[in-house]
Amino acid sequence: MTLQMNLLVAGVAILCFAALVFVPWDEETIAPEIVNTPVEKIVSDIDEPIINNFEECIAGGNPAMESYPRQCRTMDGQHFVENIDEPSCDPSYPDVCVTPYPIDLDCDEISYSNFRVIGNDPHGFDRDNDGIGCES
Ligand SMILES: [Ca+2]
Ligand SMILES: [Ca+2]
Repeated sequence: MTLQMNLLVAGVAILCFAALVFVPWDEETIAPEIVNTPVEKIVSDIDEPIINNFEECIAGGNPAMESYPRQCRTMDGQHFVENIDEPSCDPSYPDVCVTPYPIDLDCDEISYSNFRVIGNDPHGFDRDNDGIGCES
C-alpha cells in the first residue's frame, strides 16, 4: 500500500516534470497576438486617441474654456487654443477696412475719412467721440 502510493506520487511528479520540460512554452504558445504586435500599437490602443489640436480636443469630449479664443485642456494636461483667423478688418469701423489693433494706425496712415466709428475705437480715429472718424 505504502509502496504503491509512493510509486503513484513519484509517477505524478515525473509526469508534471515532463510536462514542464517538454511542453513548448515558447512565445507563440503564450500569446502570439501580443508578442507579434509592436509595443507602440499596444500603447496607442490603450491610451486615449492622440489629440493634436483644439478641434480634436473638443471632439474628444474635453470642455472648452470660455475665453477668446477658446481653449481646451485634455485629461492628460495638454493645452490647445482654438485656431481662429484674425479678422483682417477692425470691427470698430464697419464702413471701411482698417487693420485691426494692436497694429496702431492714425488718420494720416489710412486712406479713409469721415467714416463711422463704433465700439471702443482702438485706433483712436474718433478723438472727439462723435461717431465719425478722421473728419476732413
Ligand atoms: Ca492711433
Ligand atoms: Ca470724430
